[in-house]
Amino acid sequence: MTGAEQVISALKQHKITTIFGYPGGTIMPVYDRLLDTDIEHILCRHEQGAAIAAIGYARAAGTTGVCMATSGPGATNLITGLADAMLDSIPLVAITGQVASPLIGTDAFQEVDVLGLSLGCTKHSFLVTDPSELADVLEQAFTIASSGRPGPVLVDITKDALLAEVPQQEIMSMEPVKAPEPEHKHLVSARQLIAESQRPMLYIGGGVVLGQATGELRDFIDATQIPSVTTLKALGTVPYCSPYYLGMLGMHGNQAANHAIQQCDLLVVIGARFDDRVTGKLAEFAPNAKVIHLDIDAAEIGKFREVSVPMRGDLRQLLPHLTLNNLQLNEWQQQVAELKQQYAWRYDHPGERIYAPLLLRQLSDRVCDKTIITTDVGQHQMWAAQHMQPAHPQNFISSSGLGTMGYGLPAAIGAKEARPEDPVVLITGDGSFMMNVQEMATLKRRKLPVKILLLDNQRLGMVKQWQELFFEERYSETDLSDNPDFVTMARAFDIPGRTITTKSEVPAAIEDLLTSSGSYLLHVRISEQDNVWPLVPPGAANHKMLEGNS
Ligand SMILES: Cc1ncc(C[n+]2csc(CCOP(=O)(O)OP(=O)(O)O)c2C)c(N)n1
Repeated sequence: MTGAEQVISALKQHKITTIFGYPGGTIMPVYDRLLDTDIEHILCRHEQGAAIAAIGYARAAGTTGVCMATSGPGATNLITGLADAMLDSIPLVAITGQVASPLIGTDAFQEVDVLGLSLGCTKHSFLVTDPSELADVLEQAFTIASSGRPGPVLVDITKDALLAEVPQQEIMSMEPVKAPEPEHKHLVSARQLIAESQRPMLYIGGGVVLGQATGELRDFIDATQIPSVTTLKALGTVPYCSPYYLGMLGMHGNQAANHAIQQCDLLVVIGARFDDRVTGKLAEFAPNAKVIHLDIDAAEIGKFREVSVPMRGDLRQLLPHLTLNNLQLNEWQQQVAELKQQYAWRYDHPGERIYAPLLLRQLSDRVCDKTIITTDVGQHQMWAAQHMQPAHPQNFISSSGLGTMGYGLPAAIGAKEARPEDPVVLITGDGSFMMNVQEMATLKRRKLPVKILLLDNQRLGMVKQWQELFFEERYSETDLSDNPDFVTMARAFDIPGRTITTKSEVPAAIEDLLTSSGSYLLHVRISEQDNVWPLVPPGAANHKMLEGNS
């Protein structure tokens, strides 16, 4: 068996059926062996697209994603994907070819120290020069990527190691590291704090999704009726019909969510990390609250905020331990319900032009519960987060930590490959779409019926909004009014589409988008003047949100 065959064997051992990649010199031995397997390789048109598609696959399916590239430029093109997976804690294994080991350090053709480059954006990185280590390293890579707090792992393999004969090796499955059991004294203290609290709030993060604890969370909320807010990554964990769920908190969160957090006396943090986009001015975040922090990653507990009770462990085990019935929270629940009503989103935007929040709400009401939404990055992303109501967290896939423009299309491809039966809708902006637009060729090749909603304000809208608000309306390099004709461009990839410009066209256009048989591009012209509200200005406390009228 060769090193390349060993790679294939490890993929099979881990029941990997689909991988995303792009071939080239040093990784050719693996591509050659791929021909003889039933592993589906999705050829993306850029390695960044491949890495992000693998992330979309992992997020939609709840498994580990795999991407592959050659050395040098192939490997460097993967780096943004690795960083994205790192900041969103997505299990990803990236396999790259490297120049032959005698050439390492010689500036050989397509040699780049990808291990060095990757160190800041992977959970772990390996360089394999000795083929006899390959089986063990790959086993470690899959275990590390998916265990504890998940993340990306790079395995860089020299070409000579891929070509070398290695004895058939029995691959020993590694036992994933077990999450610690909660300490009794912490359970007692946490239950006591919850029982005594007059104004508790749940601050729910992506750890719930990664820890596959959505069911336990929903049971906990049903039993306790504690009001809740979620981060961008946790949208869909709490059903939108829950009476005391206030939506997303933070910079572009719902005002009700931010105000309730500021007023609470106990914050139960569940798989969240006090991200700066969430907390605003940290010193003034939930200023009167004691904190119970539940997380699998010890490094997150107490990182930014002193905690009263640390609870490290598996959320599926922890949450049932904290479930209390008959909490007397009527007064607080009523306050929360009033906040929710006071700050409910309004869609009564005047005029005939298309108002993106209303359109997204109409779309959200029209799609079925299985629909997966992927987004790009910018104003449209925040509007999607505010106004779409995913039925499940694995149905809302957005680059949260890194904010990677160009994410939406490849993520949609990965999601559709993972769940071919479920509808996939991409919500993108005119800036972001162009960043991985080449992946329309992947849609075409794979005949994937991904529905593309392109909100075109002819601007890098989010940056323009900041220039307007914080740089005295000095608009530097945010004008995209020379965009291509998107519908014509899509047609070049066999993707039909149309443009709409007025509000009255929206319902029929949504219908066309969703009921078309294949991929479809709905190009929506919106005003460059519409901004995302509310907004917590940088450095301000969360209750000092700005509410503009666009
Ligand atoms: C790769 C990358 N480059 C730059 C940025 C900075 N950035 C954040 S939002 C944004 C504008 C996005 O424009 P568009 O996709 O048109 O979305 P809009 O904000 O107009 O909805 C930019 C440039 C980024 N997040 N990612």
